Amino acid sequence: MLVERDNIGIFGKMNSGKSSIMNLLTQQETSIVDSKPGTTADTKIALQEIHGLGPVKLYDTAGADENDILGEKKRKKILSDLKECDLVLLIIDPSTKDFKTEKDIIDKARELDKQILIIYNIFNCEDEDRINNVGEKISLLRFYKKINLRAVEEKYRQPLLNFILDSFESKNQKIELFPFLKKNEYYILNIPMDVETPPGRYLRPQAMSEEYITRNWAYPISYRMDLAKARSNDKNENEKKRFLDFINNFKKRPKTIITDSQAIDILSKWCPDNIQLTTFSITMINYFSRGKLKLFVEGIKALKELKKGDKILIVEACNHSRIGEDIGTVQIPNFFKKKYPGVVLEHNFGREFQENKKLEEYKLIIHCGGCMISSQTLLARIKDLEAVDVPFTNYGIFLSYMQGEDTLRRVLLPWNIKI
Ligand SMILES: Nc1nc2c(ncn2[C@@H]2O[C@H](COP(=O)(O)OP(=O)(O)OP(=O)(O)O)[C@@H](O)[C@H]2O)c(=O)[nH]1
Ligand code: SF4
Ligand SMILES: [Mg+2]
Repeated sequence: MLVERDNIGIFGKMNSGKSSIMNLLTQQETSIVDSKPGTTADTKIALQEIHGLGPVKLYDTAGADENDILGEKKRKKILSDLKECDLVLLIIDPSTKDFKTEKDIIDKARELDKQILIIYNIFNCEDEDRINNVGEKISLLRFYKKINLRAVEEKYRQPLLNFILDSFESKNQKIELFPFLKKNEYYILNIPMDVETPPGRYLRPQAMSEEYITRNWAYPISYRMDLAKARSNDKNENEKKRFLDFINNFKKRPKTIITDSQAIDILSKWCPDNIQLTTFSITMINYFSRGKLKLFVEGIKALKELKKGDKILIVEACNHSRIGEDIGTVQIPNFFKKKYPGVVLEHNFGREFQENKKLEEYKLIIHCGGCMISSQTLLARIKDLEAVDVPFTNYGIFLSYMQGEDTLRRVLLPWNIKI
């Protein structure tokens, strides 16, 4: 596999110790360190293989708080560096009084869904007492992990590396769409199109699944289930017969059915025991969270403790037009009305989640499959939620759980997750 360098940028005010951090990481005099503010006039780049981190490109940027015209040019450069970075190291000198620069950097980095880590550079002993005060002044700091160190002392190099290694998710972590896929086996994609499903193409989860299965030498077969018929009280059970005929026509048993979560109520009953069952939504959230499905499964437990008046946030990552039986706005709310009356539901669409200032108030977040946002964005959301200790789950997990714990257990089996 081609290994891409992770870009790590060092940002902060003039004289906060950015170049000292650069040199601490590279173990060389890569950047000039001086007590004169504005020593680093232009971004200094170092390409390095850092033990444990792998190949990285380090950016030592100019101080973002310079005021003159040149300062404006430097800020533009800093912003373009910020865009390139996978990880933003924000260096804060706790003795400073005005935190506008730091706030601006955090705002910009959040807007771009960057991973952010905070380094308090301790110049003298009183600084440690000042750190709480910084946290109060910059409320967004609550989302990020922090380390205190002295940038000019070599002994802080290993703690700094460990700190980065513990929290940073490299873009080189490869993740399989279906880790359980086996060559030469059949996989059924259940796609219950309705009249409003746009013609001419598959939706992203379906297209990604078909491509992945084919690429890995297995056989994807699509099936269109008529959900209205399947749910109707048709005494002759024609839709069920059609499905079972289809399944029983294979000489070799298909391995797994991957279904639209909307059809889980039917498939939890119809899918034969010797065929595995899971959903597109679960597949997507595992893929785009880089294998963090387990965290989303953990979150479902929050349903057990819901009380009247509790708030739940339903998050849909894209802004597509909402159609008749929409999962987020119709189906999930219907389950709440029935099973958890009095619980208050709110919605965030598209990028509204990033703007939501009250994440702490929710008892649970229910996120869609996330197939139209990048892993970087989804990971940024997970990091925020973990920092404020709000549990999160996903559409597919929720809809399966609504059919009972057995169904949830079943759709998680292919992923080797037990509840
Ligand atoms: N005592 C002490 N001095 C430090 C520490 N970190 C940096 N310094 C000093 O602070 C001054 C500025 O450090 P730099 O690393 O050049 O800071 P910078 O953020 O790169 O500054 P600019 O490039 O001007 O934006 C230098 O004189 C450093 O020796 C520290 O942890 N303790
Ligand atoms: S991003 Fe979410 S809402 Fe949009 S298509 Fe993908 S799973 Fe559905
Ligand atoms: Mg510098």
